[in-house]
Amino acid sequence: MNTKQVKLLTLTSIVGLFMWGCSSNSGGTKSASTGVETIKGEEIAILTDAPNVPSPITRKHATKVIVNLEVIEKEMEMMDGVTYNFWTFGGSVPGKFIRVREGDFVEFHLKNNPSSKLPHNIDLHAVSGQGGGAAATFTAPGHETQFSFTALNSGLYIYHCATAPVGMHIANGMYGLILVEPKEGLPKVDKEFYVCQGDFYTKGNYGEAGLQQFNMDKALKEQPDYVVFNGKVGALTGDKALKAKVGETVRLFVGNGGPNLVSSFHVIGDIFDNVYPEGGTTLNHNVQTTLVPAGGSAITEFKCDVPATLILVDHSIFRTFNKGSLGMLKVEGNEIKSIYSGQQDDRIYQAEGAAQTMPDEPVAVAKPLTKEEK
Ligand SMILES: [Cu+2]
Repeated sequence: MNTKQVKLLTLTSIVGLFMWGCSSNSGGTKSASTGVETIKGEEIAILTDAPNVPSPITRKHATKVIVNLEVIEKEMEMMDGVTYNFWTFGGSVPGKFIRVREGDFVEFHLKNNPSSKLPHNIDLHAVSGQGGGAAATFTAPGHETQFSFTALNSGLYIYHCATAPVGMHIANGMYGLILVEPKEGLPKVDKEFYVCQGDFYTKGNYGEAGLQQFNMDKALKEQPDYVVFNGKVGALTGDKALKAKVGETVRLFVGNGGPNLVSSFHVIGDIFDNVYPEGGTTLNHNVQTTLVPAGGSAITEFKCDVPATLILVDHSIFRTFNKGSLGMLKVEGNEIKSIYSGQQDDRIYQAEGAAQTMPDEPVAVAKPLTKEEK
């Protein structure tokens, strides 16, 4: 390459960078280098608390989405009679569900409530950039920070606080899900729910009443007292159980904030027709249990074939029956006996070859020998 060619290449690069800069500043004119879509219009994201999910996105173009998320530190119930000082994204655990479309230009505002004792930030796994946004959002109590990103990759992503000590911030409930819907959208289903697992470490053991403090020693040993869905033992049981009707298709957006445990997510009484493992694009079928990594996700879909109370569990089963990771989905409707009969009989079972008959006469019982007999 001669000097003239080098100069031309340099000039081309500078012009190219300038052009790219112009397109970025103009809010997303399509760039050949990044494939970013043209941004049309602007909207404020509607965020929801678990188990609710914002409505599917129907627009066919990328837009500017403004997300307002507030960190609130507050005492809430871990289970009935047990409270904990949770640190939250939006006032509940898990944090608000955020739904955007692939190609959207997201203007993110992180606010830290003035009543907070500590600074916080956010690392969204959907972000390509330093710390997933954490480097741009270190926010003191009573402050608001802002950064922007383009949702380049579709998928279901965890977001979490990344302020030191990171493990402690996550262990106090600072995580949630952001869905970047693919441009073509997700297939239509009847019901969508938001379920997010987390493990908690307290001074007192499981069920010990009163306000519980965080226990760093148990966290380091990865020995949680509580493993729960949606921030509380019983968040999805009783009158808070999820509901669906026979014949409906259900999609669960499943997240795992951790901070430590991997979830073996399973629904007792049904089979996942579809799973997007790890919240990605691959589609798997006919799955019984799907792994949800700490700091990861999965999307599961299934048809509710018959009436039943389906049980959502982490199939590392002591967590379910002894630490809280149990939820319910009540499916109501008419029975379909050809799919599931229910109990048809209950009779006495006698194993073959071991048939016993009741003796007609009393069985002689061996007695100790007398002195004479000896
Ligand atoms: Cu934090």
